[in-house]
Amino acid sequence: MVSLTHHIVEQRRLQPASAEEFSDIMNRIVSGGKRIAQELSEAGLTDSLGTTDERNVHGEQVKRMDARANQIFVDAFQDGGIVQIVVSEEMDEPLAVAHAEGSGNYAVFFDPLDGSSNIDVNAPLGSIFSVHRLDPAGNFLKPGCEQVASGYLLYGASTILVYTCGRDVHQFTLDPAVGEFFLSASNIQIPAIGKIYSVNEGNESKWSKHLVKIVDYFKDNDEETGRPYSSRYTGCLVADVHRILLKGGLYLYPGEVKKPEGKLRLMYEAAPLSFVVEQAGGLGSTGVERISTIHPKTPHQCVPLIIGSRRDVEVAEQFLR
Ligand code: AHM
Ligand code: MG
Repeated sequence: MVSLTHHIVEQRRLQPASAEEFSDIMNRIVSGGKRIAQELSEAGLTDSLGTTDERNVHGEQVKRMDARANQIFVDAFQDGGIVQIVVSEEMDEPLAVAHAEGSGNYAVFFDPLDGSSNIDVNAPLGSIFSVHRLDPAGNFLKPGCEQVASGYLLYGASTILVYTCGRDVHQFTLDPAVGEFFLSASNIQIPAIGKIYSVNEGNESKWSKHLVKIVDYFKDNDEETGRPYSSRYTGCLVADVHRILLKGGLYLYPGEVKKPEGKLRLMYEAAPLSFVVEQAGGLGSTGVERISTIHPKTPHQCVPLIIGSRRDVEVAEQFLR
């Protein structure tokens, strides 16, 4: 059994230039993830369910566990070290965590608890992370293709961590008895074409006619191309994209006619998941451009997202050209 700790050390060998830095950041993310997994497992017993009185920068009601998960990740980076800036879905402004101004070369972006509507009903949840190296001017808003590492934790029947540092994609499963993640799938490759589509179809009346046609296409009957696809949607992006990563198909959170930018956030949802899926051979797209080449303008900007098997995403894109 290969532990994540051992694997991170191995990655140092592959990326000697940033060896120490890479393992320091990953270890902090892993310890935060373990803590969140533990607290989620007993949230019903510790008065941790339900909502706070706060709304986040996107106008969404903040759940107690959203706030707690955010605090856990902030604490993991609070002593500065090599990370200068932490950006989170649950914080309006980027947080400077470095002790001395200008120290720290990295920015870490988080969605601390993805799929918040699942918290109170014991359905799957996730945490998403993205690591960027600051450029010489201290700019931390960089396109997804420049991520140093990205990945997610999925708190489901078991807790898993999936990550890439720009080469392969690996999955680790938490052994709660030992408190350590162990390698459970290495060099994951997404099927080039799948059998599942994942979208909130309750929003159909808000979509453009092109979008309706995309979803209709995957529901149509056609033996040659393996349609109709099955529909799966958990309300947790991490869980739905993880299924697509392993089984193939596509996940869509499209823009709406009155909200063309959609709901999902570029820096801590769309870009890190696209980085993972693309290292596994898939695609992440807005429908008209690659997620990984978008130059971000603000930390919290939203983008439409179509992500998954290469062929399936390309078919969807054809409807939007
Ligand atoms: P969150 O990070 O606040 O939970 O929002 C993101 C979530 C995704 O996990 C999920 O795919 C999507 O929003 C669900 O939204 P909807 O309820 O509109 O389908
Ligand atoms: Mg989210």
